Amino acid sequence: MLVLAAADAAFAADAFIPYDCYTESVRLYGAPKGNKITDKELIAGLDINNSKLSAIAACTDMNTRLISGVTTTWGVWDGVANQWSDVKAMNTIGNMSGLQEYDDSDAASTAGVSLNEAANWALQAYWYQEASPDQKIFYATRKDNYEADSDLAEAATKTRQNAFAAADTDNDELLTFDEAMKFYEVVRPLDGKDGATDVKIEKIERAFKVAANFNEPYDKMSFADYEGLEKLMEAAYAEGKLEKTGHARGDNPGEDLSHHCTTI
Ligand SMILES: [Ca+2]
Ligand SMILES: [Ca+2]
Repeated sequence: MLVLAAADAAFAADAFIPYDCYTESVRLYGAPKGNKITDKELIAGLDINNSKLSAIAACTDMNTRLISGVTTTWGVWDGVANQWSDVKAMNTIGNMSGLQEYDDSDAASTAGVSLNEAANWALQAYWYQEASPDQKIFYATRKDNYEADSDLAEAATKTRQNAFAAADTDNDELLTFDEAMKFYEVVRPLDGKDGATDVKIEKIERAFKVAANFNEPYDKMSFADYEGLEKLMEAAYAEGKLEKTGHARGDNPGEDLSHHCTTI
């Protein structure tokens, strides 16, 4: 009884339950400690009346078959401009919160692209869709191969430029979404995205949204935008973004990582 009473007292003293967890903590429930931030603090900066749930992303560790992380993203929808603003990733559960601290600006700088808010937001959804150990190996191997053989790199660029030109029906050197569908159906398999679902419309749409938002006009993408996104992903993998995406086993983050991430 005494033990139970002590436990009850400890529980009562710790009755604060965070709305959700912004960064992972050894104590998912209970009073916040140290510098840990919970969404209770973030909610103060969230426009609760106008914010709507814009995306849910979840990652599964394919070794353990456990969901290793879930995050929800909220934003204010502008029906006139047709875009989200004030986007915030919240309700992060599990081991995905390293992503909250991951700054894509270094990778963007390496890739030579500028990330405005719309491109950055689109990139997060795209990242969850693409993040995989296979892609990490693909990008690293391809970079090495291209550096070792410039003829190979030039031929690969030419193949993709031809696919771009073939998809660019009105020859304005920019692809609308419909044109980009044709382009990505050809190049995604060439870029290691050769799974059964990799040319699904929603996956291509996420790639297009990032590339199109790099530069004006924001509803069209150029060939340079396509190359910029490929370089951005290559740089992000090289910098360790996959490891920040979460892990559920192994002593070293990412060592045994085999993730499948999905965005709704
Ligand atoms: Ca066009
Ligand atoms: Ca554009």
